[in-house]
Amino acid sequence: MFDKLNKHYHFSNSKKDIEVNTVCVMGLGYIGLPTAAILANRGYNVYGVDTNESVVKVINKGEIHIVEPDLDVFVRAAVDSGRLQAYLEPAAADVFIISVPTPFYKGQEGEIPKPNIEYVISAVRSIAPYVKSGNIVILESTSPVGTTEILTKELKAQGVDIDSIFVAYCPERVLPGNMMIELVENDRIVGGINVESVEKVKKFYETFVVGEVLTTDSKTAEMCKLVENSSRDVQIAFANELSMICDDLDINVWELIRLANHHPRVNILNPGCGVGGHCIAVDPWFIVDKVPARAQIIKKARDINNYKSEWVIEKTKNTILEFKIKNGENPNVVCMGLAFKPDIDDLRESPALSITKALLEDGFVLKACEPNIESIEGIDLISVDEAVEFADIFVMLVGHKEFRLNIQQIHAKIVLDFCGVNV
Ligand code: SAJ
Repeated sequence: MFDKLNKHYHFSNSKKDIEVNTVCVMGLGYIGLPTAAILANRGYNVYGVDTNESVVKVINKGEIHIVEPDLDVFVRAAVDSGRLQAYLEPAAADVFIISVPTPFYKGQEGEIPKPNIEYVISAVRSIAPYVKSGNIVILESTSPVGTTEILTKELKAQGVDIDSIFVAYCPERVLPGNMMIELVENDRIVGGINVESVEKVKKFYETFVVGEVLTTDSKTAEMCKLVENSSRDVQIAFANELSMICDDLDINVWELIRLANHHPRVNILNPGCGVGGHCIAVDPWFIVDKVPARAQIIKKARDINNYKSEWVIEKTKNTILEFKIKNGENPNVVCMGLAFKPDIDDLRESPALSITKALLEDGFVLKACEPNIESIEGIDLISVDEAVEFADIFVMLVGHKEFRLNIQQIHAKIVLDFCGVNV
């Protein structure tokens, strides 16, 4: 992939065509760091900025602080070539990319979570003294509709001559686990504050993206990002609702979905133990918060996907209690998988982790098996082989590939398969 970037991909513009040499990337997390590394490998001088001192140190050693296939190769090459350096504070550049987190305030039970754009605003304030005529400012962070306008007003308030710069929103759309490929190959949406910004920023992306760069205004681009993830959330909610209906009706949901998907225009996704990660489980709230009376399906989907985890907890508890009544002793229970989705080590907003913790907090004795993680405080982790030996009840929470290898052995036990790993 690393060689492929410069040798095999055909980029429609080169760095020389757009008079950009230096890019300042604000926020070196899951999106900022891969983007900074790709840009450096495409020949830009990249000034990476993060407020976390240890992140800055790690990157300047040519190492990485997040797990993502091939990212280490890109960062190592970028740092060794001298084209990527990390700092705590921004500096002058031709392009500023803001890729800081936009978390949300969860609020009280029943309240609609509220997006928090404080990090975006503070990044804008910190670059403002360095932004000069002809510069490009791009927001990549997932943001509520209207944030690019707020950013532009903030730059103005900080004394930047807005009419002399180019501002656009360009959301990231990469799938964790496949980022280094998707960053280059995915189509991108550029939403500018005016026509000049759109054209300028499109050209910049065309120097390192081979996917199509589509253009629009900033509000549509912001909404597009939120809608993509909400669409997936709604579709997963449909699958999760089906799984609970099928349980009531004693129908195998996996067989049902497989059969229904033979219809040429039906494509039902997979039920699971809930929706995790910090994108799909979060972004729909940005729409619900903005237009609560209208966003009914979007909110319902969030509620169903959250409820699915509670349903999994109840099902598991009931199975444990039934085992105890039948056998007169507590079963050995193993929760299989803790990450937020298969074959990664990412625990952010992971339903599998919350379910396991909830069972432990309710006094159920259990172990967990997570092949992608060495240790987690408060949870007794065992290997797949140990789990096969130990368990009376398998609670299959995440469909890691390691779990598919043991179907024969697993069939000898009680299997609560909430993620379809055994189908
Ligand atoms: N999930 C299911 N059933 C499915 C598919 C997923 O339960 O059929 C669950 C997963 O187990 C996981 C959650 O949904 O808990 C989200 O996983 P995912 O693989 O669908 O998505 P993410 O969060 O890793 O990445 C998403 C992607 N968005 C879309 O596919 C529309 C990615 O392209 C975005 O860039 C990313 O969010 C982001 O950063 O916004």
